[in-house]
Amino acid sequence: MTIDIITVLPELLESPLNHSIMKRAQDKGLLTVRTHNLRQWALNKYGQVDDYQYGGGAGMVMMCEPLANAIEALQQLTTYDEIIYMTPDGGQFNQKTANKLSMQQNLLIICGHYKGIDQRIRDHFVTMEISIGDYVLSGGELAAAMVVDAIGRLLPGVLNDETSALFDSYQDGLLAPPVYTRPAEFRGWPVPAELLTGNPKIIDQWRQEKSEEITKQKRPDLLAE
Ligand code: 6GU
Repeated sequence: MTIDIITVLPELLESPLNHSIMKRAQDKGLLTVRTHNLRQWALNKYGQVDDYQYGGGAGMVMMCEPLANAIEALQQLTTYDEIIYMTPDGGQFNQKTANKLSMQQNLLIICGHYKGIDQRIRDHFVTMEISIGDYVLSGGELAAAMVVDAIGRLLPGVLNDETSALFDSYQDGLLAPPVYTRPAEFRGWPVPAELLTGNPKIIDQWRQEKSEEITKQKRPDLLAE
């Protein structure tokens, strides 16, 4: 899968996407993430990509022309399955969306800044708008990094058995059960006896029960769905 990202702050995306599992996905050739600095398509030598908003009001708006030129330049090289705009007024990102997007070939993500991007880009280029939650970030980059991480780890071959996504929270509509490692007793706090039986049936059943119990306790809304 290839993910192109248009941003005015490529530096913000570098660290989160170049370590750990995202690094491994890219090293293995399973995921290609390319960041593109919007200023390459700036209108003038000052690197201008934003302007005051019509109608007045505080905050700059990212202009049509640099964005349209950037998108079209990238479209010359790649056909995108989705052109995604990261915005707090987009649809709420969740595991279902991550699963769906992980099955695509090529994605283009646009990171907004300031007051956002000119509505005409949203109307005429963007095919999907994603928010990561009901709060406002200063730009779309950190949100984009989260989305790329959530998608990237689902690509076949990225995770091994130990890290398999099958047992993640949300993957079966439930939160994940608690996990323990050695020692079997720490400061008098024991590991649940079921996990020490070595009996897969007992262990699976315990995990399933815990998942249901924890989901009921912490996220009853998930059970209602
Ligand atoms: Cl995608 N962008 C920004 N700027 N803020 C957000 C967001 C995205 N999702 C939640 N808050």
